[in-house]
Amino acid sequence: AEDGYELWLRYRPLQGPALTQLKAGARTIVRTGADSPTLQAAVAELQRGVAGMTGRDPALTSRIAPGALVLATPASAPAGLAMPWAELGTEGYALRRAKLQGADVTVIAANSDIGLLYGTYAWLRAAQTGADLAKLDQRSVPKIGLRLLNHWDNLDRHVERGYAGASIWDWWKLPEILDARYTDYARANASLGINGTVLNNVNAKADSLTAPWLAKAAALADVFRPYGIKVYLSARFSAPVELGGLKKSDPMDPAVRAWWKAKADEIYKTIPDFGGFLVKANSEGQPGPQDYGRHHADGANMLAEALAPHGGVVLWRAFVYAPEAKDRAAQAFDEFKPLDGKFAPNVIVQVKNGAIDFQPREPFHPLFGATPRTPLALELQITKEYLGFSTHLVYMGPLFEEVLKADTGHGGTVARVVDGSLAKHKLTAIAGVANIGADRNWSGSQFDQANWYAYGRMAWDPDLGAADVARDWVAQTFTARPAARDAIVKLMLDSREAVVDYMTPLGLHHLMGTGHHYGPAPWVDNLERADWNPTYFHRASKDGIGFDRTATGSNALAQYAPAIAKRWADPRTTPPELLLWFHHLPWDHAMPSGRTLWAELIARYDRGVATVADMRRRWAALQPDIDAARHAQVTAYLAQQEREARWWRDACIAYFQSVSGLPLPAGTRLPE
Ligand code: GCW
Repeated sequence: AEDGYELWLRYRPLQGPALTQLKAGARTIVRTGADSPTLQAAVAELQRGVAGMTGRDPALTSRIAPGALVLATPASAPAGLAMPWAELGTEGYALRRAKLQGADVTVIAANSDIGLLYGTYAWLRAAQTGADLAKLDQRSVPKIGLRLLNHWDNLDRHVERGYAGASIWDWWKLPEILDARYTDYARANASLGINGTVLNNVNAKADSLTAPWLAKAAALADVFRPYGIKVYLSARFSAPVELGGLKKSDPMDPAVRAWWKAKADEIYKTIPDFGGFLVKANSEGQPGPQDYGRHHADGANMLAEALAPHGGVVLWRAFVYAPEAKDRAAQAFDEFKPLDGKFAPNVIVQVKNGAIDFQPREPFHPLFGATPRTPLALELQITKEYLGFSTHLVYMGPLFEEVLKADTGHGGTVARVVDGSLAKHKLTAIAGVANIGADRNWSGSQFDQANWYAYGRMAWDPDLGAADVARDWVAQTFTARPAARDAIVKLMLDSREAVVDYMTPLGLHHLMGTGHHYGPAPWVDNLERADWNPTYFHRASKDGIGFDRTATGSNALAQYAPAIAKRWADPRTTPPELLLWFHHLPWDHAMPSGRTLWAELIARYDRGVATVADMRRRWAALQPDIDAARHAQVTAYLAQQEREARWWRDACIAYFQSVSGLPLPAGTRLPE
């Protein structure tokens, strides 16, 4: 039975004209260049894909003949092949039809073998999604340099915020025993263009930097290398003390600096193409430079200095907040904005999409665009810590698109900050907190695979639309038949706003059960840290609801560019979606819909539940189009999601009503 293991690389038999076309266009595979593991991976994938889709194995040859698939780099290109090589960069590719030696062929062209591998996956995607292969003409170059997954995997195989089983890294069996999954992981990531992976949790154990663990990481790096994927590690700032026996890890201490230099040298002996360090410092109890009165740049630059001779980078996270802060949302900007221009050239500051923490909706982080002299990486969370774990069907493409397309007010969108074009940075990066685990379907649910996919595709091209990405994913993963495909895409696109509605509508945030973050708990007000209480975030009382971040409140709004800050300072010009993020308003505040705020809140909660109920009905109607096992699994998950959407709605409304003391508006449907 279908279990989802193959992800979007299923290569099921095609039918009708698509089959005829593919057979005609992939009779043989022509590879003339010098052999390399990457080229072998490309050829193997083509053979696997074409055999799966046509039932026929294409022969590997060096002779051009009609219907050949030709893999070409400038060094290996057959005579007479004109290609825009200069435009393809080091990782880009072109797919195009050509006439070579009198034969009609398809060319996959790139300047490097890894470009050929990316082109191979793009061509297979075109075949799987029903593109017209006879007219193929595509060119694609990634806009962001480092396209990373961040695994929050612990060395005991527990995954922090992981909802897909244990870590896929089977540490006890490494380095000797290499699970076949590692290769499939690399294939899946390469098919999207992901080119780096941080193996361990940002809440890092120093052990990961010891020789035995480095050997395990090196074994994984060996598997990933042909697929263009570099290995990175999260580094614990206090490692010089914990591993090196030093008294402190002060970044200004020469002994500490020497320790990191020696450690970097040791790492590169083991993993010659090691990517670099990801660091969470002075955040949620992690050690960092501030422990010694130093600032983030001091810490980052020390590590950067150790990695620089080897070409490594430091990804230094900006996710910091302390209980003393007046507004948790404001702290990262306050700490990092003054450091703009102080970071070494091989440091990238990694910023979450929003200033709180991966909520169903947040305004973009005010650091984007505000630090022109510091390259910023965008950190997205693929694993759905605050969006119903892996049981709720939530397609995150629209969330990713929303933040990437957000206008920072500093002359461009978040995408233009992250791809380096706005401030002319060459070093660029994007990170997605992985939702991958040892579950048979990798991500804990069938539809969560789409979030991994969407992240990877948008990391390659941050201008892609969520709908287009979903269309490709559905065609590759479930069905390319247009009616069913489009129905599933529509369902996915509706799912994001649904979760916002039934969890945290109108700019509310962080109302989740504390600790685990699953299910509603807006009433919790007694945690050890005030800034962890849901009541801290919604501030509901008899007089109204919402967090005043304007000048009359925390003034975090002033961290945005003036035009944006001005627009969002007034509730009337703040989008309703962000209203209670920035404003504390009376329950009878008049909304654009004509309803009071109280009535609007209830209407949104109710709309969220109604959308999930509708998604369930629409999925049920798709039964004839989907294999039984996966259809049944999604059906069961949707039933749970609907029950929990009601739980969210009913619990939140009951709680807010206990605070507002207001009656439910006439016509309210709940509880059903
Ligand atoms: O979202 C919060 C999570 C923590 C996580 C932290 C972070 C890795 O609840 O589990 O720790 O963010 O991003 O560092």
